[in-house]
Order: sequence, then C-alpha cells, then structure tokens
Amino acid sequence: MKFSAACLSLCLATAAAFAPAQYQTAKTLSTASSLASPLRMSTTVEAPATTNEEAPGMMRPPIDMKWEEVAAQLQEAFGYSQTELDSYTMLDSDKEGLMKLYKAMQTARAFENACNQQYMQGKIRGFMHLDNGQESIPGLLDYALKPDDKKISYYREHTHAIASGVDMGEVMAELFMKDTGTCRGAGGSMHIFDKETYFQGGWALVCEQLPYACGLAKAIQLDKHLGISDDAEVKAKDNVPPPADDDRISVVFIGEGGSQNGRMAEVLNSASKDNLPLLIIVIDNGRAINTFTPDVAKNSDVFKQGKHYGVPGLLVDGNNPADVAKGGKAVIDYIRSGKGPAVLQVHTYRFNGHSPADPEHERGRKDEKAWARSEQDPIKNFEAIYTANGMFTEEELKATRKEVLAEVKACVKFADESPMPPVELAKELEYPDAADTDYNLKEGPAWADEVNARTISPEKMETVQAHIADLQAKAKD
Ligand SMILES: Cc1ncc(C[n+]2csc(CCOP(=O)(O)OP(=O)(O)O)c2C)c(N)n1
Ligand SMILES: [Mg+2]
Repeated sequence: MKFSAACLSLCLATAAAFAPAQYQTAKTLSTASSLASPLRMSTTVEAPATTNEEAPGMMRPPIDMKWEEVAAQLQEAFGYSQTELDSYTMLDSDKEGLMKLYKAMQTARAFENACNQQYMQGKIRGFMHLDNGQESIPGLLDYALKPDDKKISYYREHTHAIASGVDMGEVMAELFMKDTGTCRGAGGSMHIFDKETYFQGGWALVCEQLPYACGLAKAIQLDKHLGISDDAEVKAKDNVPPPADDDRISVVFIGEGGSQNGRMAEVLNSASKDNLPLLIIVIDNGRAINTFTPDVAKNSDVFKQGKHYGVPGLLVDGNNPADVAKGGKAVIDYIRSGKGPAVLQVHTYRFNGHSPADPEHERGRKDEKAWARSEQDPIKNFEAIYTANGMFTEEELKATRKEVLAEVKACVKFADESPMPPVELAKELEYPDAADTDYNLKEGPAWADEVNARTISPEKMETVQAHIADLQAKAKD
C-alpha cells in the first residue's frame, strides 16, 4: 500500500464534516445556501447543470445530456463544423460498431463481477477497485483507441487495460498473484502493466500518473522529431522513420477527485506549451472514497480547467455510451490531428464502494448505489435504446452476454490453474544487485551508447562529457 493512512483519515474526516447537507437534492442545497458556510455555497455555484426530478432525495442528479449539447460543445470548444460532426453520428446506424461497443462494456462488467466473486473467495487479496457503472469509458477505448496509443491509468484500471487490448487472462492472473500475470503477480490489482499493448500502469498514488502521461506524449512528439520509430516487435526503438500516418496519442485516466490536485495545472500548462498529443480522461463519479467531491472542489467542471492554458474540454454523459464514443472519438481525432491536448470529462456513477474493503455503507451511499444501479446503468440504457429502435433483438444481446461470460469464465480458470511465481522472484525484485554493489563502478546497460548516439549529437555529447569530467575533477579536490 503506497498511500498514507493520514491522508485517508483526512478524507474521512472531511467527508464526515459535511455529511448532512449532502442528503438534500441539488435544488434544495442551493435554496438553502444562504444558511450554509461559504465553502458549501461554493459547491452549488459552478456545478454542471443537472436535473434532479429523476433522482428524488439523491445528491448526485443525472446530467441527461443530449447529443445536440455534445455537438454544440464540440463546435464551440473544438472548432468542429456541422458536416464534420455528421460523420461521428454515423455510429448510430452502424450495427457492427454498436455491437462492438456493447461487447466491450459487457466484458468490463462481467470481468469486474468475476473479480468481486474471486475476492470474496479469498483468491484475490489486498486493494482492489471495481469499475461497475462506468463502462462507457472502456467502451470508448475499445471504439476509438489504436493499439500503439500509450495508455496510463490509475488504480481502478482493470477495464481500461482489457479495453486497451491487454489479455484478460493475464489481468486476472495478476490479480491472483500468479506467475502468468502481467507483472508475474508482483503488481496486483493496482499495477497492471503491459509493454506489448503500451498499457503503462495502474498507478496507486492519486495523480502520480499525470506527469508520466505528459512524458509519454512528449516521447511520441520526440519520435517524430528525431525520425525514429518502435520496431515491429515493440521491443526497442529503431532508426527507422515513423510511419507517415503516425498519429499516436497518450491517454491518461484520472478521477474527478484526483483532478483537483496541482499536477493537473502543471500538466495542462506543459502539454499546451509543447502542443503535446495528450488526452486527459476525467472519470467523474462525484466521489473520492467517502468524500463527496463538490465538498472539496470549488468547481466541478473539470473539463473547463484547461481554459486558462488554451486546452479545450468536453463534458459527456456516461449513461449514454454511444454519445461517449462519438464525442470521445471527436476529441481523440482533434488530438491526433496535431492540435494539442484536450480534456474529456465523463459524468458517471460508481455502483460499488471505493473498494471491497470499503463498501461505503455510510452517508446514504447504499441507497444511492441501489438507485444508480437501477436508473443510471449505461449498459441497461444502451439495451433500452437499441432494442426500442429495432437495432438489436433481445436474443442478439443475450448471445453476446453469453459469449462474454464464457470468455470471463475461461480467464478465471486460466488464473486459477496458473502457477504461483517462484520464491526467487521476490528476492530478484527486492535485491536486483548484490548487497556490496559499488554503483560508481557498475557498467551502464549495453544499449546505452547506442541510444545516446541516436538521440544526442556528437557536439552535445562532447559538452556533456566535458562537464562530467569537470565535476569529477572538482570532486577529487
Ligand atoms: C497521493 C495519494 N493520496 C491519497 C490517496 C488515497 N486515495 C485513494 S483513492 C482516493 C480518492 C480518489 O478519488 P477520485 O480521484 O475521484 O477517483 P475514484 O476512486 O472516484 O475513481 C484517495 C484519496 C492516494 N492513493 N494517493
Ligand atoms: Mg471519483
């Protein structure tokens, strides 16, 4: 466990301090604001427009956003024309595309349900965070990302990894602490890492992933500048020019709670300054463990955070998977075309507690979760829309669910039957070098000279070496 207990208690204390007001609807909350503390008043001032009729007594109303509103944002903030936007709405009549989206979401749901079961049976231990209710995001990844895009997520990342192409069996094996896992069982639920699919974690520390994602975006830009590319086996950089259609992007996932952290500002600034191909996906479930995020955030419109830096943002309704896919793809295409970074905020509901170790039975969350499961389920909503308009029959959807359940069952079997890593692995990871290693004498990796020669000019290298020699001379004095 990497985060501090002090931090956690602070979150819990903050949550407890504000509990009563949060049981009011958004409308009541704003009417009562004259009696509330300035901090609480501020929570109502800039919250996104929401409708609360459908969520009586619930403190997180749905946003019920229509495609027209998404399209208007894309026109205003991203400069899309109506004709360009029409090409995105083609998904509405693309049966194959919609079925793929449905399958990706069902896979995410079934995988997380299986994780929950295996956790209860004691086969998965430690921290684990489930993504039920937020499936329109893995749906978007499956729909709009390319295999070479660099992905970097937070601790609730199983579904992001799978939708990015990481083998589902290997993800489950990682959770089971098995040798066949993505990190040979040494990483666990929060640290899925897979080189082949450019899925670069699973990060346990809130916000830690942001600067790395910025670095990954810079690496993509640098590849193009230096005219080098990954080789066919993705094992090393090669001196071959990147393909002409190299439009890779770096994608980072962050919760709305995490996005209040100062790293957001730094990353927005440097990504914008360098015009980096970076997409920040903000998963806005309104909850940061047990803290109601509006209690600690002056402004919950994270998609507008980039305004100061000239970074556009889009807000979409996670309860409408097709709109998330269409709007998200438009944002991704904007970045791919070289126009710079962007933010995508997805308004979702997290159906489970923060983790099975923290089921959130307090503060009315139990009722809210039950309501969200019944009224704000993106999968149910998708099924309702596309059976009503005749795109799919109940049987077609059922057949897909059956297929998905069989795949997930097979991945649990694979994890179950896989061996544990050898005991030597712990030693190898803990002590990669002998205890008496003198790092002043340790040779650099064999490929270092070759990489340096490729990325640093001989003149610059001469300057660097002269500087090192100078420092070494000073150290001897
Ligand atoms: C640096 C750091 N501080 C605190 C924590 C404890 N912590 C784990 S998750 C979390 C809340 C994050 O909420 P949010 O960003 O909204 O993501 P969600 O879990 O809702 O998807 C906190 C405070 C941590 N992991 N890292
Ligand atoms: Mg959250």
